[in-house]
Amino acid sequence: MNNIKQVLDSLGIDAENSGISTGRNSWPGSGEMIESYSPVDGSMIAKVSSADKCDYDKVIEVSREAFKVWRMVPAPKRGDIVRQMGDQLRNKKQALGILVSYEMGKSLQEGLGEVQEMIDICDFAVGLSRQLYGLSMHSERVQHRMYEQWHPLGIVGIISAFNFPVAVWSWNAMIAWVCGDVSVWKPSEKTPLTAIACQHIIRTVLIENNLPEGISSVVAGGKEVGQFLAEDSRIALLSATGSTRMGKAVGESVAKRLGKSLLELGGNNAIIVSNSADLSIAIPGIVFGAVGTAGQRCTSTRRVIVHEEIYEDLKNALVKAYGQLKIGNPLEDHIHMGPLIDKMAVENYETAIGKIRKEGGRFVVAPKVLSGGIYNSGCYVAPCIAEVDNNYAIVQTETFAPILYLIKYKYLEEAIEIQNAVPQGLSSSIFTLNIREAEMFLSQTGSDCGIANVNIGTSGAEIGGAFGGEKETGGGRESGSDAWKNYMRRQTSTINYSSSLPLAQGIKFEL
Ligand code: UN1
Repeated sequence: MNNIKQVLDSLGIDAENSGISTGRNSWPGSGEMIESYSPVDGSMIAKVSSADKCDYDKVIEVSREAFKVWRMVPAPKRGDIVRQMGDQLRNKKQALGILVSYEMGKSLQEGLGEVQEMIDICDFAVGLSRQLYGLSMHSERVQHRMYEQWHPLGIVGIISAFNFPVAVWSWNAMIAWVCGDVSVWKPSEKTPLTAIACQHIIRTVLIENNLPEGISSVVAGGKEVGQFLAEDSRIALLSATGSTRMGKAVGESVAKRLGKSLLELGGNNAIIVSNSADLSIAIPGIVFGAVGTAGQRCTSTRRVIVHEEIYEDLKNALVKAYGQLKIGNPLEDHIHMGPLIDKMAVENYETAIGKIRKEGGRFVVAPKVLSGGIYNSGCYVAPCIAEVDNNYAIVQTETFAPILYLIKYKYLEEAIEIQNAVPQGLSSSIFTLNIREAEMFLSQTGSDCGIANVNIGTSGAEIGGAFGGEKETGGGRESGSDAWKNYMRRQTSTINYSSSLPLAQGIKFEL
């Protein structure tokens, strides 16, 4: 199935007529047209219309009605619907994986991996649908019972980024749905087609089960649609993934109305390589972390902090490994890295390169914008490595490109300090066979990130854990563990089954 037209057909995409969808109903929005270009070959795949305020309000009204029905469906039954969605995703894995790869530019392996991540979260959510546990507490009063329970929140808004155009939405949507919420998704304007494809898959399940429209909605659009969601008090939770700049704007608007937001923003992820590391696993771990998704994961490895004794060896090994990387059409086998998302991303890569040079960085694997032949779309770059100081302004910022920084250290305490000395706090790891070093890295004086790994790279987290990070990464946690609690409201209830009314704290109040 390599013909893209065939892929679009098999996913039921009618891009010209979509953009806005409440599940059963889809319509062209009255906002601007978004053109979806493939960075792979530069061709325009389709046009998708975006929502104006009127389209948006219509979607929210339908969502509110759907919530009234959906919250009454028992959670395990909601889980069964999500199970069916997972089955549909299994059926469409190949086609959706190809579309992710073609529209976004990541390798087909990673495109398929992304769809697998969606299937995995469906499975997780199905189990969760029978485990939305509350606690019971012992009351201080006689014949009183105290407990907490979890209720659905309402409408969950989801703003997703181009780099994981479908998986991150599914982490939010699948969990929100088993929790009894309905969702409104604003996909990245750079990857609207994959969103339409997902919506089509979900829609078939909702129709088969005779469920109301509005459980799953899509509103295509740019910043202004994000702002509609952020300012709208009908949105009970707004989960947003993207840059720190976007997160600050969204977080501020949501906070102004004292709403709930869940932010998953930029990372500046480092791998510490100790002198006791097994380099045979450290090297592929670093290279995959740095060039996977062309360095456009929020978990991409950006910095490698290397013990001075092995610094030269590791550097040479990385230079050799980079020499073997194949860059090209991500849909072809054996390609390690595809293009960046668009030409603007290439400009950002070039700007960052200029800043690295200006601040004194030395390239050991040279940067290059690739052109001509298979690189005609203008979106391909060579992954590069530079020796830098951690305090360069450019090293302190997240550049969404395959640029890897090498930094030397002598003592582990120093390495941890360097690793933590950035504004972001998403993912981190250490390669070491020394248990003291590993435990120190994981201790309260170790990594300050939301994710801290040992002998594994910074990217490629499994869905079972809570995903997210500290500091400018935004503090939110999505996906596994107890992240579901973000999607529900907690209610504490105290029940008196005695015939008197004792007050808490022993207060006397007599009439
Ligand atoms: C992201 O880049 O926003 O851990 C998400 C990973 C993937 C998810 C990344 N499972 O790299």
